Amino acid sequence: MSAELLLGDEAVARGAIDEGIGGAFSYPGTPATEIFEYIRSRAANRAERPGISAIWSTNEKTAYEEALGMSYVGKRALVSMKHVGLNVAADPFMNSALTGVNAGMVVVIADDPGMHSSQNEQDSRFYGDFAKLPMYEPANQQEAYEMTREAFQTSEAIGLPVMMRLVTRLCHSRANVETRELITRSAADVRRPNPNDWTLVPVNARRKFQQLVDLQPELVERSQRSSFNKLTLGSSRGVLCAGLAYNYVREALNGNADVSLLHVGLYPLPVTLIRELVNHCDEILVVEEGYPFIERRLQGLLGIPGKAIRGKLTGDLPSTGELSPDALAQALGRPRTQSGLPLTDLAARPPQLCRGCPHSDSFRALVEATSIYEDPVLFSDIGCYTLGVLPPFRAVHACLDMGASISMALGASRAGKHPVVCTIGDGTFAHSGMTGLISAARQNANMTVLILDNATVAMTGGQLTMTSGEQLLDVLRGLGVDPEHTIVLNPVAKAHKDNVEAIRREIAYPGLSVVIPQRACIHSARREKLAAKLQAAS
Ligand SMILES: Cc1ncc(C[n+]2csc(CCOP(=O)(O)OP(=O)(O)O)c2C)c(N)n1
Ligand code: SF4
Repeated sequence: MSAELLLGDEAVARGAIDEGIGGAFSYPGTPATEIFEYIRSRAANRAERPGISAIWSTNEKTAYEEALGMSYVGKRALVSMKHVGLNVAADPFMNSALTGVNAGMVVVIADDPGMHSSQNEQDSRFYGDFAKLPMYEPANQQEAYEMTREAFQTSEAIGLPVMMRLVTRLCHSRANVETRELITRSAADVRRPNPNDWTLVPVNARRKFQQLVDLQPELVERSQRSSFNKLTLGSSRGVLCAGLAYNYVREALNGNADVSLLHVGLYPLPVTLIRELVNHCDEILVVEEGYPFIERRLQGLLGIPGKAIRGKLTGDLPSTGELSPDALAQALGRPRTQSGLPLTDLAARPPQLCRGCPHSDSFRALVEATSIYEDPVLFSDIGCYTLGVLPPFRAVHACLDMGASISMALGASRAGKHPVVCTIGDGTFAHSGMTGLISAARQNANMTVLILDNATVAMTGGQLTMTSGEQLLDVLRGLGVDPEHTIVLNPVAKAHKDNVEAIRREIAYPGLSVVIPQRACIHSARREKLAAKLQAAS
Protein backbone atom coordinates (compact mmCIF):
# COMPACT_ATOMS: atom_id res chain seq x y z
CA MET A 1 0.00 0.00 0.00
CA SER A 2 1.14 3.54 -0.66
CA ALA A 3 -0.59 6.92 -0.43
CA GLU A 4 -0.93 9.64 -3.05
CA LEU A 5 -2.59 13.04 -2.88
CA LEU A 6 -5.13 12.78 -5.69
CA LEU A 7 -8.03 14.65 -7.22
CA GLY A 8 -11.24 12.62 -7.39
CA ASP A 9 -10.64 12.41 -11.15
CA GLU A 10 -7.09 11.18 -10.60
CA ALA A 11 -8.22 8.60 -8.05
CA VAL A 12 -10.48 7.09 -10.74
CA ALA A 13 -7.59 7.18 -13.22
CA ARG A 14 -5.23 5.53 -10.73
CA GLY A 15 -7.81 2.84 -9.98
CA ALA A 16 -8.15 2.11 -13.70
CA ILE A 17 -4.37 1.94 -14.20
CA ASP A 18 -4.01 -0.39 -11.21
CA GLU A 19 -6.73 -2.65 -12.67
CA GLY A 20 -4.53 -3.17 -15.72
CA ILE A 21 -6.43 -1.25 -18.41
CA GLY A 22 -5.24 -1.50 -21.98
CA GLY A 23 -6.54 1.93 -22.88
CA ALA A 24 -8.28 5.14 -21.83
CA PHE A 25 -10.65 6.96 -24.16
CA SER A 26 -12.12 10.42 -23.73
CA TYR A 27 -13.11 13.76 -25.17
CA PRO A 28 -12.19 16.81 -23.04
CA GLY A 29 -14.87 18.43 -20.91
CA THR A 30 -14.93 19.85 -17.39
CA PRO A 31 -15.02 18.30 -14.80
CA ALA A 32 -13.91 14.98 -16.38
CA THR A 33 -10.79 16.12 -18.28
CA GLU A 34 -8.24 15.28 -15.58
CA ILE A 35 -9.14 11.57 -15.57
CA PHE A 36 -7.73 11.13 -19.03
CA GLU A 37 -4.91 13.69 -18.54
CA TYR A 38 -3.61 11.68 -15.56
CA ILE A 39 -3.63 8.39 -17.47
CA ARG A 40 -2.06 10.02 -20.52
CA SER A 41 0.78 11.47 -18.47
CA ARG A 42 1.43 8.03 -16.93
CA ALA A 43 1.07 6.25 -20.28
CA ALA A 44 3.71 8.58 -21.74
CA ASN A 45 6.09 7.04 -19.25
CA ARG A 46 5.93 3.58 -20.75
CA ALA A 47 8.47 2.20 -18.32
CA GLU A 48 6.10 3.10 -15.48
CA ARG A 49 2.87 1.83 -17.07
CA PRO A 50 3.58 -0.21 -20.16
CA GLY A 51 0.94 -0.85 -22.76
CA ILE A 52 -1.70 1.78 -21.97
CA SER A 53 -3.02 3.50 -25.06
CA ALA A 54 -4.30 7.04 -24.38
CA ILE A 55 -5.16 9.31 -27.31
CA TRP A 56 -7.95 11.93 -27.28
CA SER A 57 -10.94 10.95 -29.42
CA THR A 58 -12.85 13.11 -31.91
CA ASN A 59 -15.93 13.22 -29.68
CA GLU A 60 -17.60 11.25 -26.89
CA LYS A 61 -19.39 8.85 -29.22
CA THR A 62 -16.17 7.82 -30.94
CA ALA A 63 -14.43 7.56 -27.53
CA TYR A 64 -17.16 5.19 -26.32
CA GLU A 65 -17.03 3.05 -29.44
CA GLU A 66 -13.22 2.85 -29.34
CA ALA A 67 -13.38 1.66 -25.73
CA LEU A 68 -15.98 -0.95 -26.63
CA GLY A 69 -13.79 -2.20 -29.50
CA MET A 70 -10.87 -2.61 -27.10
CA SER A 71 -13.04 -4.50 -24.62
CA TYR A 72 -14.39 -6.82 -27.34
CA VAL A 73 -10.86 -7.92 -28.25
CA GLY A 74 -10.03 -8.64 -24.62
CA LYS A 75 -8.40 -5.59 -23.02
CA ARG A 76 -9.92 -3.58 -20.21
CA ALA A 77 -10.97 -0.07 -21.20
CA LEU A 78 -11.92 3.14 -19.40
CA VAL A 79 -14.02 5.79 -21.11
CA SER A 80 -14.65 9.14 -19.45
CA MET A 81 -16.56 12.27 -20.35
CA LYS A 82 -18.57 15.13 -18.91
CA HIS A 83 -22.30 14.68 -18.41
CA VAL A 84 -23.42 16.30 -21.69
CA GLY A 85 -20.90 14.09 -23.46
CA LEU A 86 -23.12 11.14 -22.61
CA ASN A 87 -25.88 12.75 -24.71
CA VAL A 88 -23.46 12.51 -27.63
CA ALA A 89 -22.46 8.93 -26.72
CA ALA A 90 -26.00 7.87 -25.78
CA ASP A 91 -26.50 5.63 -28.81
CA PRO A 92 -23.53 3.29 -28.25
CA PHE A 93 -24.06 3.54 -24.48
CA MET A 94 -27.65 2.26 -24.64
CA ASN A 95 -26.86 -0.41 -27.20
CA SER A 96 -23.77 -1.68 -25.38
CA ALA A 97 -26.08 -2.66 -22.50
CA LEU A 98 -27.45 -5.25 -24.94
CA THR A 99 -24.23 -6.37 -26.61
CA GLY A 100 -22.37 -6.49 -23.32
CA VAL A 101 -18.59 -6.40 -23.10
CA ASN A 102 -15.73 -8.88 -23.04
CA ALA A 103 -12.90 -7.44 -20.93
CA GLY A 104 -14.10 -5.02 -18.23
CA MET A 105 -15.30 -1.63 -19.38
CA VAL A 106 -16.01 1.28 -17.04
CA VAL A 107 -17.83 4.43 -18.17
CA VAL A 108 -17.11 7.45 -15.99
CA ILE A 109 -19.51 10.37 -16.26
CA ALA A 110 -18.76 13.62 -14.43
CA ASP A 111 -21.87 15.67 -13.64
CA ASP A 112 -21.68 19.39 -12.98
CA PRO A 113 -24.40 20.43 -10.52
CA GLY A 114 -24.35 24.20 -10.25
CA MET A 115 -23.11 24.46 -13.85
CA HIS A 116 -19.60 25.66 -12.96
CA SER A 117 -18.56 25.05 -16.54
CA SER A 118 -21.45 23.52 -18.43
CA GLN A 119 -24.54 24.28 -20.44
CA ASN A 120 -26.89 22.33 -18.15
CA GLU A 121 -26.89 20.27 -14.93
CA GLN A 122 -28.50 17.01 -16.04
CA ASP A 123 -28.22 14.02 -13.71
CA SER A 124 -26.52 11.05 -15.40
CA ARG A 125 -28.02 8.51 -13.00
CA PHE A 126 -31.11 8.58 -15.22
CA TYR A 127 -28.98 7.32 -18.09
CA GLY A 128 -27.60 4.46 -16.02
CA ASP A 129 -31.11 3.52 -14.96
CA PHE A 130 -32.40 3.94 -18.53
CA ALA A 131 -29.75 1.52 -19.80
CA LYS A 132 -30.34 -0.85 -16.82
CA LEU A 133 -26.65 -0.84 -15.94
CA PRO A 134 -25.04 -0.86 -12.48
CA MET A 135 -23.72 2.49 -11.31
CA TYR A 136 -21.20 3.47 -8.64
CA GLU A 137 -21.33 6.87 -6.96
CA PRO A 138 -18.32 7.63 -4.73
CA ALA A 139 -18.46 9.94 -1.71
CA ASN A 140 -14.73 10.66 -1.59
CA GLN A 141 -11.43 10.10 -3.38
CA GLN A 142 -10.68 6.80 -1.63
CA GLU A 143 -14.05 5.42 -2.70
CA ALA A 144 -13.45 6.73 -6.22
CA TYR A 145 -10.30 4.58 -6.31
CA GLU A 146 -11.84 1.50 -4.70
CA MET A 147 -15.03 1.67 -6.72
CA THR A 148 -13.16 1.98 -10.01
CA ARG A 149 -11.21 -1.15 -9.19
CA GLU A 150 -14.34 -3.03 -8.19
CA ALA A 151 -16.26 -1.71 -11.22
CA PHE A 152 -13.84 -3.43 -13.62
CA GLN A 153 -14.30 -6.71 -11.80
CA THR A 154 -18.09 -6.30 -11.72
CA SER A 155 -18.11 -5.48 -15.42
CA GLU A 156 -16.35 -8.75 -16.21
CA ALA A 157 -18.45 -10.77 -13.79
CA ILE A 158 -21.74 -9.66 -15.36
CA GLY A 159 -20.46 -9.06 -18.90
CA LEU A 160 -21.78 -5.48 -19.07
CA PRO A 161 -20.32 -1.98 -19.06
CA VAL A 162 -20.45 -0.44 -15.59
CA MET A 163 -21.01 3.25 -14.99
CA MET A 164 -19.52 5.56 -12.40
CA ARG A 165 -21.07 8.92 -11.62
CA LEU A 166 -18.89 11.73 -10.26
CA VAL A 167 -19.75 15.35 -9.43
CA THR A 168 -17.59 18.46 -9.80
CA ARG A 169 -16.69 18.91 -6.09
CA LEU A 170 -15.31 15.40 -5.93
CA CYS A 171 -13.59 15.54 -9.34
CA HIS A 172 -11.73 18.72 -8.41
CA SER A 173 -10.81 18.29 -4.75
CA ARG A 174 -7.78 16.42 -3.41
CA ALA A 175 -7.30 13.92 -0.63
CA ASN A 176 -4.83 11.21 0.30
CA VAL A 177 -5.66 7.94 -1.41
CA GLU A 178 -4.23 4.59 -0.31
CA THR A 179 -3.43 2.66 -3.46
CA ARG A 180 -2.84 -1.07 -3.86
CA GLU A 181 -0.71 -3.14 -6.19
CA LEU A 182 -1.14 -3.03 -9.96
CA ILE A 183 -2.64 -6.20 -11.36
CA THR A 184 -1.15 -7.57 -14.54
CA ARG A 185 -3.38 -9.18 -17.11
CA SER A 186 -2.21 -11.77 -19.58
CA ALA A 187 -3.47 -13.23 -22.83
CA ALA A 188 -5.13 -15.98 -20.78
CA ASP A 189 -7.54 -13.33 -19.41
CA VAL A 190 -8.95 -12.79 -22.90
CA ARG A 191 -12.25 -14.54 -23.47
CA ARG A 192 -13.48 -15.76 -26.83
CA PRO A 193 -15.39 -13.22 -28.91
CA ASN A 194 -19.05 -13.93 -29.48
CA PRO A 195 -20.25 -12.31 -32.72
CA ASN A 196 -23.86 -13.33 -32.06
CA ASP A 197 -23.88 -11.33 -28.85
CA TRP A 198 -22.26 -8.30 -30.36
CA THR A 199 -24.29 -8.00 -33.54
CA LEU A 200 -27.55 -6.24 -32.85
CA VAL A 201 -29.80 -7.58 -35.57
CA PRO A 202 -33.34 -8.02 -34.16
CA VAL A 203 -33.03 -11.76 -33.46
CA ASN A 204 -29.93 -11.18 -31.30
CA ALA A 205 -31.10 -7.88 -29.81
CA ARG A 206 -34.39 -9.41 -28.54
CA ARG A 207 -32.50 -12.22 -26.82
CA LYS A 208 -29.93 -9.87 -25.33
CA PHE A 209 -32.56 -7.42 -24.06
CA GLN A 210 -34.41 -10.27 -22.36
CA GLN A 211 -31.12 -11.33 -20.73
CA LEU A 212 -30.56 -7.76 -19.52
CA VAL A 213 -34.05 -7.60 -18.01
CA ASP A 214 -33.62 -11.04 -16.40
CA LEU A 215 -30.34 -9.91 -14.84
CA GLN A 216 -31.91 -7.00 -12.94
CA PRO A 217 -32.84 -8.91 -9.72
CA GLU A 218 -29.22 -10.14 -9.51
CA LEU A 219 -27.97 -6.56 -9.84
CA VAL A 220 -30.28 -5.47 -7.00
CA GLU A 221 -28.95 -8.39 -4.90
CA ARG A 222 -25.38 -7.25 -5.56
CA SER A 223 -26.31 -3.73 -4.41
CA GLN A 224 -27.87 -5.06 -1.25
CA ARG A 225 -24.74 -7.03 -0.39
CA SER A 226 -22.33 -4.27 -1.34
CA SER A 227 -20.22 -2.61 1.35
CA PHE A 228 -20.73 0.63 -0.60
CA ASN A 229 -24.38 0.69 0.55
CA LYS A 230 -24.37 1.22 4.31
CA LEU A 231 -27.34 1.31 6.69
CA THR A 232 -27.05 2.45 10.31
CA LEU A 233 -30.24 2.43 12.32
CA GLY A 234 -30.73 4.97 15.12
CA SER A 235 -33.67 7.27 15.87
CA SER A 236 -36.93 7.43 13.92
CA ARG A 237 -35.56 10.35 11.88
CA GLY A 238 -34.06 8.91 8.72
CA VAL A 239 -31.61 10.29 6.17
CA LEU A 240 -31.07 8.57 2.84
CA CYS A 241 -28.11 10.08 1.01
CA ALA A 242 -26.13 9.22 -2.09
CA GLY A 243 -22.49 9.67 -3.12
CA LEU A 244 -20.87 12.97 -2.21
CA ALA A 245 -24.01 14.22 -0.43
CA TYR A 246 -22.97 12.00 2.48
CA ASN A 247 -20.28 14.58 3.37
CA TYR A 248 -22.80 17.42 3.61
CA VAL A 249 -24.96 15.33 5.91
CA ARG A 250 -22.02 14.50 8.17
CA GLU A 251 -20.89 18.11 8.31
CA ALA A 252 -24.38 19.38 9.13
CA LEU A 253 -24.88 16.72 11.82
CA ASN A 254 -21.40 17.40 13.23
CA GLY A 255 -21.51 14.09 15.07
CA ASN A 256 -24.36 15.29 17.31
CA ALA A 257 -27.76 14.29 16.02
CA ASP A 258 -29.14 10.80 16.32
CA VAL A 259 -30.50 9.77 12.93
CA SER A 260 -30.86 6.54 10.98
CA LEU A 261 -28.67 6.75 7.93
CA LEU A 262 -28.60 4.90 4.63
CA HIS A 263 -25.71 5.89 2.40
CA VAL A 264 -26.04 4.69 -1.20
CA GLY A 265 -22.91 4.21 -3.31
CA LEU A 266 -24.05 1.50 -5.73
CA TYR A 267 -27.16 1.29 -7.93
CA PRO A 268 -29.65 -0.22 -8.74
CA LEU A 269 -31.09 0.91 -5.42
CA PRO A 270 -30.74 -1.62 -2.56
CA VAL A 271 -34.47 -2.18 -2.04
CA THR A 272 -34.23 -4.26 1.13
CA LEU A 273 -32.04 -1.70 2.90
CA ILE A 274 -34.41 1.08 1.87
CA ARG A 275 -37.38 -0.92 3.17
CA GLU A 276 -35.59 -1.41 6.52
CA LEU A 277 -34.95 2.32 6.78
CA VAL A 278 -38.55 3.21 5.87
CA ASN A 279 -40.00 0.67 8.33
CA HIS A 280 -37.79 2.05 11.08
CA CYS A 281 -38.43 5.77 10.52
CA ASP A 282 -41.37 8.20 10.58
CA GLU A 283 -39.70 10.72 8.33
CA ILE A 284 -36.90 10.43 5.79
CA LEU A 285 -34.86 13.24 4.29
CA VAL A 286 -33.47 12.27 0.89
CA VAL A 287 -30.17 14.01 0.10
CA GLU A 288 -28.67 13.68 -3.37
CA GLU A 289 -26.72 15.86 -5.80
CA GLY A 290 -28.61 16.51 -9.02
CA TYR A 291 -32.24 15.63 -9.61
CA PRO A 292 -34.51 13.96 -7.00
CA PHE A 293 -33.69 10.59 -8.57
CA ILE A 294 -34.05 8.50 -5.39
CA GLU A 295 -36.66 10.76 -3.79
CA ARG A 296 -39.05 10.34 -6.72
CA ARG A 297 -38.83 6.56 -6.51
CA LEU A 298 -39.36 6.59 -2.77
CA GLN A 299 -42.26 9.01 -2.96
CA GLY A 300 -43.93 7.31 -5.95
CA LEU A 301 -47.09 9.02 -7.14
CA LEU A 302 -48.94 8.95 -3.83
CA GLY A 303 -46.26 8.80 -1.15
CA ILE A 304 -45.94 6.23 1.66
CA PRO A 305 -48.86 6.35 4.12
CA GLY A 306 -47.77 7.52 7.57
CA LYS A 307 -44.26 8.49 6.45
CA ALA A 308 -42.96 11.95 5.63
CA ILE A 309 -40.54 11.83 2.69
CA ARG A 310 -38.69 15.13 2.41
CA GLY A 311 -36.13 16.47 -0.01
CA LYS A 312 -36.02 18.48 -3.22
CA LEU A 313 -39.59 17.70 -4.28
CA THR A 314 -40.97 19.07 -1.00
CA GLY A 315 -38.78 22.19 -1.07
CA ASP A 316 -36.77 21.11 2.00
CA LEU A 317 -33.63 21.16 -0.14
CA PRO A 318 -32.85 23.38 -3.15
CA SER A 319 -33.86 21.72 -6.42
CA THR A 320 -31.20 23.43 -8.55
CA GLY A 321 -27.47 24.00 -8.10
CA GLU A 322 -25.18 22.21 -5.66
CA LEU A 323 -26.06 21.11 -2.16
CA SER A 324 -24.17 22.68 0.74
CA PRO A 325 -23.65 21.91 4.43
CA ASP A 326 -25.80 24.93 5.28
CA ALA A 327 -28.69 23.76 3.10
CA LEU A 328 -28.47 20.45 4.96
CA ALA A 329 -28.21 22.12 8.37
CA GLN A 330 -31.41 24.00 7.62
CA ALA A 331 -33.25 20.89 6.42
CA LEU A 332 -32.12 18.95 9.51
CA GLY A 333 -32.90 21.80 11.93
CA ARG A 334 -29.25 22.08 12.92
CA PRO A 335 -27.14 25.23 13.45
CA ARG A 336 -25.40 26.69 10.39
CA THR A 337 -21.94 25.28 9.73
CA GLN A 338 -18.78 27.40 9.43
CA SER A 339 -18.29 26.66 5.74
CA GLY A 340 -20.50 29.41 4.26
CA LEU A 341 -18.19 32.23 3.12
CA PRO A 342 -19.73 35.71 2.79
CA LEU A 343 -19.32 35.80 -0.99
CA THR A 344 -21.81 38.62 -1.45
CA ASP A 345 -19.16 41.32 -0.90
CA LEU A 346 -17.01 40.19 -3.81
CA ALA A 347 -17.16 42.32 -6.95
CA ALA A 348 -18.71 40.53 -9.96
CA ARG A 349 -16.10 39.55 -12.56
CA PRO A 350 -17.79 38.58 -15.81
CA PRO A 351 -15.69 36.17 -17.90
CA GLN A 352 -14.01 37.58 -20.96
CA LEU A 353 -11.71 36.59 -23.82
CA CYS A 354 -8.00 36.90 -22.98
CA ARG A 355 -6.24 40.05 -24.07
CA GLY A 356 -4.79 39.38 -27.53
CA CYS A 357 -7.16 36.47 -28.23
CA PRO A 358 -7.66 35.86 -31.97
CA HIS A 359 -11.42 35.45 -31.40
CA SER A 360 -11.67 39.15 -30.37
CA ASP A 361 -10.35 40.26 -33.76
CA SER A 362 -12.65 37.82 -35.55
CA PHE A 363 -15.73 39.08 -33.71
CA ARG A 364 -14.74 42.72 -34.24
CA ALA A 365 -14.60 42.08 -37.99
CA LEU A 366 -17.85 40.08 -38.00
CA VAL A 367 -19.77 42.73 -36.03
CA GLU A 368 -18.66 45.49 -38.41
CA ALA A 369 -19.27 43.35 -41.50
CA THR A 370 -22.87 42.64 -40.47
CA SER A 371 -23.58 46.16 -39.17
CA ILE A 372 -24.94 47.17 -42.60
CA TYR A 373 -27.81 44.69 -42.20
CA GLU A 374 -30.87 45.41 -40.12
CA ASP A 375 -31.45 41.91 -38.75
CA PRO A 376 -28.48 39.55 -39.17
CA VAL A 377 -28.85 36.06 -37.65
CA LEU A 378 -25.67 35.13 -35.73
CA PHE A 379 -25.52 31.63 -34.30
CA SER A 380 -22.54 30.30 -32.39
CA ASP A 381 -21.19 27.24 -30.68
CA ILE A 382 -19.37 26.04 -27.59
CA GLY A 383 -15.84 27.19 -26.90
CA CYS A 384 -13.99 30.30 -25.73
CA TYR A 385 -15.73 32.22 -28.53
CA THR A 386 -19.16 31.74 -26.87
CA LEU A 387 -18.05 34.82 -24.90
CA GLY A 388 -18.84 36.73 -28.10
CA VAL A 389 -22.36 36.87 -26.58
CA LEU A 390 -21.13 39.57 -24.15
CA PRO A 391 -20.49 43.26 -24.82
CA PRO A 392 -18.80 44.76 -26.71
CA PHE A 393 -19.58 42.13 -29.39
CA ARG A 394 -23.08 40.82 -28.68
CA ALA A 395 -22.51 38.62 -31.73
CA VAL A 396 -24.11 35.40 -30.49
CA HIS A 397 -27.88 35.01 -30.79
CA ALA A 398 -28.06 31.30 -29.94
CA CYS A 399 -25.71 28.62 -28.58
CA LEU A 400 -27.19 25.21 -27.81
CA ASP A 401 -24.79 22.28 -27.85
CA MET A 402 -21.53 21.33 -29.52
CA GLY A 403 -21.83 21.46 -33.32
CA ALA A 404 -25.33 22.95 -33.36
CA SER A 405 -24.40 26.33 -34.86
CA ILE A 406 -24.04 25.08 -38.44
CA SER A 407 -27.27 23.04 -38.43
CA MET A 408 -29.20 25.91 -36.78
CA ALA A 409 -27.85 28.29 -39.42
CA LEU A 410 -28.99 25.86 -42.11
CA GLY A 411 -32.49 25.83 -40.61
CA ALA A 412 -32.60 29.64 -40.50
CA SER A 413 -31.37 29.94 -44.09
CA ARG A 414 -34.04 27.47 -45.21
CA ALA A 415 -36.57 29.75 -43.52
CA GLY A 416 -35.43 32.43 -45.98
CA LYS A 417 -33.42 34.59 -43.57
CA HIS A 418 -30.40 36.55 -44.80
CA PRO A 419 -27.71 37.09 -43.71
CA VAL A 420 -27.21 33.97 -41.64
CA VAL A 421 -23.73 33.60 -40.14
CA CYS A 422 -22.43 31.11 -37.59
CA THR A 423 -19.20 30.94 -35.63
CA ILE A 424 -17.66 27.60 -34.59
CA GLY A 425 -14.19 26.65 -33.32
CA ASP A 426 -11.91 24.16 -35.08
CA GLY A 427 -12.31 21.76 -32.13
CA THR A 428 -16.08 21.86 -32.12
CA PHE A 429 -16.16 21.62 -35.92
CA ALA A 430 -14.36 18.26 -35.72
CA HIS A 431 -16.49 17.12 -32.75
CA SER A 432 -19.84 17.46 -34.49
CA GLY A 433 -19.93 20.42 -36.88
CA MET A 434 -18.92 18.50 -40.00
CA THR A 435 -22.15 16.58 -40.45
CA GLY A 436 -24.19 19.79 -40.52
CA LEU A 437 -21.78 21.28 -43.04
CA ILE A 438 -22.16 18.32 -45.41
CA SER A 439 -25.91 19.05 -45.58
CA ALA A 440 -25.28 22.78 -46.07
CA ALA A 441 -22.81 22.03 -48.88
CA ARG A 442 -25.16 19.59 -50.58
CA GLN A 443 -27.90 22.24 -50.55
CA ASN A 444 -25.51 25.11 -51.30
CA ALA A 445 -27.38 26.92 -48.51
CA ASN A 446 -27.24 30.68 -48.47
CA MET A 447 -25.21 31.09 -45.29
CA THR A 448 -21.70 31.84 -44.07
CA VAL A 449 -19.75 29.68 -41.61
CA LEU A 450 -16.82 31.21 -39.72
CA ILE A 451 -14.51 28.44 -38.48
CA LEU A 452 -12.39 30.13 -35.82
CA ASP A 453 -9.18 28.13 -36.19
CA ASN A 454 -7.00 28.78 -33.15
CA ALA A 455 -5.23 25.43 -33.60
CA THR A 456 -6.37 23.96 -30.29
CA VAL A 457 -9.29 23.01 -28.06
CA ALA A 458 -8.65 26.03 -25.86
CA MET A 459 -11.59 26.13 -23.50
CA THR A 460 -10.85 22.80 -21.86
CA GLY A 461 -7.13 23.39 -21.44
CA GLY A 462 -5.53 23.32 -24.90
CA GLN A 463 -5.98 19.74 -26.06
CA LEU A 464 -5.11 18.45 -29.51
CA THR A 465 -7.43 19.65 -32.28
CA MET A 466 -8.34 17.28 -35.12
CA THR A 467 -8.96 19.84 -37.87
CA SER A 468 -6.69 22.86 -38.20
CA GLY A 469 -4.59 24.66 -40.83
CA GLU A 470 -4.07 22.87 -44.16
CA GLN A 471 -5.82 19.78 -42.87
CA LEU A 472 -8.98 21.80 -42.23
CA LEU A 473 -8.92 23.06 -45.83
CA ASP A 474 -8.58 19.47 -47.09
CA VAL A 475 -11.52 18.40 -44.94
CA LEU A 476 -13.68 21.26 -46.27
CA ARG A 477 -12.90 20.29 -49.84
CA GLY A 478 -13.78 16.69 -49.02
CA LEU A 479 -17.10 17.74 -47.50
CA GLY A 480 -18.04 19.47 -50.74
CA VAL A 481 -17.51 23.15 -49.86
CA ASP A 482 -16.69 25.27 -52.92
CA PRO A 483 -12.94 26.21 -52.74
CA GLU A 484 -13.82 29.55 -54.43
CA HIS A 485 -15.81 30.42 -51.33
CA THR A 486 -13.44 29.01 -48.73
CA ILE A 487 -11.24 31.86 -47.57
CA VAL A 488 -8.61 32.19 -44.87
CA LEU A 489 -8.16 35.43 -42.89
CA ASN A 490 -5.51 36.60 -40.46
CA PRO A 491 -7.43 37.88 -37.42
CA VAL A 492 -5.14 40.72 -36.32
CA ALA A 493 -5.89 44.43 -35.79
CA LYS A 494 -3.91 45.60 -38.80
CA ALA A 495 -5.91 43.37 -41.16
CA HIS A 496 -9.27 44.50 -39.74
CA LYS A 497 -10.43 46.51 -42.76
CA ASP A 498 -9.55 43.72 -45.23
CA ASN A 499 -11.23 41.14 -43.02
CA VAL A 500 -14.46 43.16 -42.82
CA GLU A 501 -14.54 43.45 -46.61
CA ALA A 502 -13.82 39.75 -47.11
CA ILE A 503 -16.59 38.70 -44.73
CA ARG A 504 -19.03 41.12 -46.44
CA ARG A 505 -18.16 39.67 -49.84
CA GLU A 506 -18.83 36.12 -48.68
CA ILE A 507 -22.10 37.09 -46.97
CA ALA A 508 -23.24 38.71 -50.22
CA TYR A 509 -22.52 35.49 -52.18
CA PRO A 510 -25.90 33.71 -52.55
CA GLY A 511 -24.68 30.27 -51.49
CA LEU A 512 -22.51 28.52 -48.90
CA SER A 513 -19.27 30.21 -47.95
CA VAL A 514 -16.73 29.29 -45.27
CA VAL A 515 -14.43 31.92 -43.77
CA ILE A 516 -11.51 30.76 -41.61
CA PRO A 517 -9.90 33.31 -39.31
CA GLN A 518 -6.65 31.46 -38.57
CA ARG A 519 -4.39 32.42 -35.66
CA ALA A 520 -3.24 30.30 -32.71
CA CYS A 521 -4.63 30.78 -29.21
CA ILE A 522 -2.03 32.96 -27.47
CA HIS A 523 -1.58 30.46 -24.65
CA SER A 524 -1.03 27.40 -26.82
CA ALA A 525 1.27 29.43 -29.09
CA ARG A 526 3.29 30.40 -25.99
CA ARG A 527 3.36 26.78 -24.77
CA GLU A 528 4.55 25.53 -28.13
CA LYS A 529 7.27 28.16 -28.34
CA LEU A 530 8.51 27.17 -24.89
CA ALA A 531 8.47 23.46 -25.77
CA ALA A 532 10.44 24.16 -28.98
CA LYS A 533 12.98 26.21 -26.98
CA LEU A 534 13.40 23.41 -24.44
CA GLN A 535 13.83 20.85 -27.18
CA ALA A 536 16.43 22.98 -28.94
CA ALA A 537 18.32 23.42 -25.65
CA SER A 538 18.33 19.68 -24.85
C1 LIG B 1 -20.79 17.44 -25.53
C2 LIG B 1 -19.71 18.28 -24.93
N1 LIG B 1 -18.47 17.78 -24.82
C3 LIG B 1 -17.48 18.53 -24.30
C4 LIG B 1 -17.73 19.81 -23.87
C5 LIG B 1 -16.61 20.63 -23.26
N2 LIG B 1 -16.16 21.66 -24.20
C6 LIG B 1 -16.59 22.93 -24.12
S1 LIG B 1 -16.04 23.85 -25.38
C7 LIG B 1 -15.16 22.61 -26.02
C8 LIG B 1 -14.34 22.73 -27.29
C9 LIG B 1 -13.81 24.06 -27.56
O1 LIG B 1 -12.91 23.98 -28.62
P1 LIG B 1 -13.03 24.91 -29.89
O2 LIG B 1 -14.35 24.76 -30.53
O3 LIG B 1 -11.86 24.65 -30.74
O4 LIG B 1 -12.99 26.38 -29.28
P2 LIG B 1 -11.86 27.16 -28.44
O5 LIG B 1 -12.17 26.96 -27.00
O6 LIG B 1 -10.53 26.62 -28.85
O7 LIG B 1 -12.03 28.59 -28.82
C10 LIG B 1 -15.32 21.47 -25.27
C11 LIG B 1 -14.65 20.21 -25.57
C12 LIG B 1 -19.05 20.29 -23.99
N3 LIG B 1 -19.38 21.51 -23.56
N4 LIG B 1 -20.01 19.53 -24.52
S1 SF4 C 1 -7.60 30.62 -23.97
FE1 SF4 C 1 -6.93 31.15 -26.05
S2 SF4 C 1 -8.77 31.00 -27.32
FE2 SF4 C 1 -9.44 31.06 -25.18
S3 SF4 C 1 -9.86 33.22 -24.75
FE3 SF4 C 1 -7.74 32.85 -24.14
S4 SF4 C 1 -6.50 33.35 -25.97
FE4 SF4 C 1 -8.63 33.12 -26.61
